[in-house]
Amino acid sequence: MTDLILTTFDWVPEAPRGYVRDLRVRWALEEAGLPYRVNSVPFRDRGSDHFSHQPFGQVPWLTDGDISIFESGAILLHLGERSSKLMPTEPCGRSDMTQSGSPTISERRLSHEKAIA
Ligand SMILES: N[C@@H](CCC(=O)N[C@@H](CS)C(=O)NCC(=O)O)C(=O)O
Repeated sequence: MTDLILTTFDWVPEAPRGYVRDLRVRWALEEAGLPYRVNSVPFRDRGSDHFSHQPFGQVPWLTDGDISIFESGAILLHLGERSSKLMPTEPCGRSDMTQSGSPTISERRLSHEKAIA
């Protein structure tokens, strides 16, 4: 049984389709080979449970057992602690990972993600 549940919207308007930030989390989960499942929440009708996981009413968020974490950059760092494929244990590799993840965390994501797509 998997502990990791990634939550995203059940639907998004056409313009952001393919750019929703659950993509970066899915990518990391796949790279790491961590088992997970995807849960969806309504885009149009965001309930109090949604806001209890993501206070801005956005996606994604990840639950890992009792932990619920939002902000895609924070989720990636969390997953890095679960997999040395994502976050090497030795200092050089860790700083490389932190450095290449910084554009994502600092929200320069669309140009960065388009450039490597
Ligand atoms: N900084 C947040 C941004 C989250 C975000 O902007 N999510 C978008 C989808 S990519 C969203 O939920 N948009 C719907 C809205 O803001 O109403 C993160 O990286 O997780």
